[in-house]
Amino acid sequence: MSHGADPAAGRDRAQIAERDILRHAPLNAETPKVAFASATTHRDAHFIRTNFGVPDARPTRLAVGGAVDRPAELTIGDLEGMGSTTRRVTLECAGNGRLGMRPLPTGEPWQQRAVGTAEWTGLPLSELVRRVGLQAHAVELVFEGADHGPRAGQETPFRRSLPVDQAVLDVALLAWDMNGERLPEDHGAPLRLVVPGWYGMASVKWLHRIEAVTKPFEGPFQMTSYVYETIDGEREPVRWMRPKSLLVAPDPEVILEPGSPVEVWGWAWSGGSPIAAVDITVDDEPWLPATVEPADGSGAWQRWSFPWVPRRPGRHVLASRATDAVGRSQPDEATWNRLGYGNNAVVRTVVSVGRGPGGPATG
Ligand SMILES: Nc1nc2c(c(=O)[nH]1)N[C@H]1C(S)=C(S)[C@@H](COP(=O)(O)O)O[C@H]1N2
Ligand SMILES: [Mo]
Repeated sequence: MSHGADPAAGRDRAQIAERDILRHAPLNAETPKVAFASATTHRDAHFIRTNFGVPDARPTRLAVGGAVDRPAELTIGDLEGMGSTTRRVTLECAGNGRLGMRPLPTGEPWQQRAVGTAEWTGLPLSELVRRVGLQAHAVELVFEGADHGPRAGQETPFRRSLPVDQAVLDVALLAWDMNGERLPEDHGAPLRLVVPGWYGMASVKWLHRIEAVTKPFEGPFQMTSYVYETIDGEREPVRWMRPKSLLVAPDPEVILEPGSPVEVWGWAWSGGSPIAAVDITVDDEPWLPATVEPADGSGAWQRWSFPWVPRRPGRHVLASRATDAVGRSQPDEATWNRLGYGNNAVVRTVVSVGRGPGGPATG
C-alpha cells in the first residue's frame, strides 16, 4: 500500500517522528512532551510499547473458547453488533520511570512519558462473557495477541490473563476505535483489550483469541515479566497503576518573569481509585494543596493546577505529589525492584526565573 498521495499519512509520519523513539524494531516510543497539553493524547503521539512488533498477519477474527458454554468466532462487525461503549482511559507502561531507579534495572529505558490518555470504543468484556457463558469452574480469561517471538528458547505469543472478577469484566473493553477512528496498527489493530486502571501490559493488542481457563495462567508475560521482585526475591504480579502525577507547565525551557503569576499544572492518575489530592512544593518548602478536577469515572487522568508567583530570580524546583481516594500517595523514593516496574516516586522539575525587564543580563 502506498501512502505517498495521502496527506493524512504524511501527517501521521510527522507526528510519529515527534515521539521520542527508544527503539525502532520493535517500535518503542514515548509520548512527546507537547502532547501532554491536551487531555486526550493524539493517536500518533500516544506512547507505543511492543515486545515483538506489529504481527505479520492481521487477525480477522476473535476466537473465544476454553471453559465456556458457547465457543464463538467473531468478526469486528459481530462485536459491534453486540454493543459499544467509549471510555477515556489513561494507560501507563509499568516500566515508565525505570531510568530513575538505581541500580538501573534491565528493560526498556523509559524516562517519564510512557503514558497517554485516549478514548477507546469497544464492547464491554462483560457483554462478551454473557454471550459465551462462562463455566462455573473458570477462574481466569487468557488473552492472546497475534504477535509472537522467542522467549526462553521457544516461539511465544504475547499472552496475559485477567481474573474472572466482575469489577474487571465491567470496566475492560474489547476496543476497535481509538479517539473516534479505527485503531492504528501500532496500537493493536484491528482489536485490542483495554483494562482501565491496570498498568499497560494487561491491555493486550492484536487480540485474536480469548480462552477461559480453570487454573491460573502461568505464561512468561504473567510470571517472568511484569512481576515486582524485591532484593529478597519476593515476587508479586504487577496489576493496578500506582498513584502518579506529571507536570505540564511551566515548561522548563521558558524563562519565567519575577512577579508574574504562572499556572503550575499537570495530570494525576491512579489505578482503580480517583485522585483525591495533589500537593505541590516549591524549593522543598512545605507542601501546599493544588486544585484537582473531579474524576469523570472513566479511568482517565485528572487535571490539577496551582497558582504560583515566582519572586526570586534563579532556579526553582517544583514537585507534585498525588494521593488517591484510598489514601495511597507518591513516595519520595522509588521502591526498587529487579525489573524496574511501578516507579511512581515524586518527580522534580527545575525552572528558571529571569531578572525581568531592565534587570542585568545574565551570562
Ligand atoms: N499483543 C501485545 N499486546 C501488548 C503488548 C505487546 O507487546 N503485545 N505490550 C503491552 C504493554 S507492556 C503496554 S505498556 C501496552 C502499550 O499500549 P500502546 O502501545 O497502545 O501504548 O500494550 C500492551 N499490550
Ligand atoms: Mo508496558
